Amino acid sequence: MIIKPASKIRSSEITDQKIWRQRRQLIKAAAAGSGLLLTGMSGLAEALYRGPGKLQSIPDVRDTDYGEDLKPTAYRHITSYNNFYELGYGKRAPAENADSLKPRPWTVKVSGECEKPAVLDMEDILKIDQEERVYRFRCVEAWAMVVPWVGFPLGDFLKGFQPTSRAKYVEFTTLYDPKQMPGQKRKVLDWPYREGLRMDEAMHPLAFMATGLYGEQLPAQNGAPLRLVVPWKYGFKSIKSIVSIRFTQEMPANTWRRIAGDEYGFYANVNPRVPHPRWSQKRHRVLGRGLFGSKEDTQLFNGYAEEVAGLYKGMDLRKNF
Ligand SMILES: Nc1nc2c(c(=O)[nH]1)N[C@H]1C(S)=C(S)[C@@H](COP(=O)(O)O)O[C@H]1N2
Ligand SMILES: [Mo]
Repeated sequence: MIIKPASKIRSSEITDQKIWRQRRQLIKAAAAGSGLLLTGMSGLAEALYRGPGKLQSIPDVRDTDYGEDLKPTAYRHITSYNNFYELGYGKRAPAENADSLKPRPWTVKVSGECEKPAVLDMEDILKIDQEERVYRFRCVEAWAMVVPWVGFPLGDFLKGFQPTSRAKYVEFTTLYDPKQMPGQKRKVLDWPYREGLRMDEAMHPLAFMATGLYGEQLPAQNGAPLRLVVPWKYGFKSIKSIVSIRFTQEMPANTWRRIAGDEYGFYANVNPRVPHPRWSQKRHRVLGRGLFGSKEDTQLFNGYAEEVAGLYKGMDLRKNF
């Protein structure tokens, strides 16, 4: 079984968020020599700014070197500029409506083409070894950020359910509950939100299930309690508040493709050479960088080409957008 015995797990503890951040900053600063003194003081003040602070920290998060060269976007930007139509349609709405989503109790059903289907409790999912990865994140709308996610690799998790040889894709589904998700009262999208990955994409070591960010459990607006993160794909692939994972033979019909298949495809790999029908994908704006210096060139596969290009060998990326 993929879940660790309860005895190995320390109970969740509320730690002082500021101290947590400070410690992280100091560890990083020590690694970078005296760089903190020169460049870090305003960055430190920015990094220490937190929201209301009611989220639990995730204990025993293992540090990794994913994205150690990247500067994370401030917490307040990551948590106040969101796309989560279930919690409202404007960028500020998901944060404003965050309280309506109740991330506990929460279960995730794993089914379809696998030997060991299961219904998992979120508390048990949090017992999986948690690690931190700093990833670039690029929305199809041409804005971007850098996020220190906490979570675990998707592939290792999926292997535990022993997918059969017929499993060619994985489908993910968001909670459907208009009481918790007021945006679902209007049929703006074809609820519930669904996404999918090809099996080899899901098994790629960069594909990640996030349970938190900045060391704490995910805020509702970022997809609590469990979301997908696929850093080389446009943000809409990173489905939030997942309640179902299903191994399938057929390519799942992901929500945005179902609504506007000429604009949003299944693959949705970040690609500056393939424009959206209504705008260029050559550049993007990075959240929190102000008016000047906020624009950056978009990179093929969002900068992860070395790792993932092999998945798409021989495929026409213009056709399979
Ligand atoms: N269930 C669900 N998942 C979703 C969305 C959504 O509206 N509903 N929006 C997607 C889009 S378009 C983006 S860019 C990211 C935004 O994630 P963030 O708000 O954490 O930045 O979530 C994705 N996942
Ligand atoms: Mo997006």
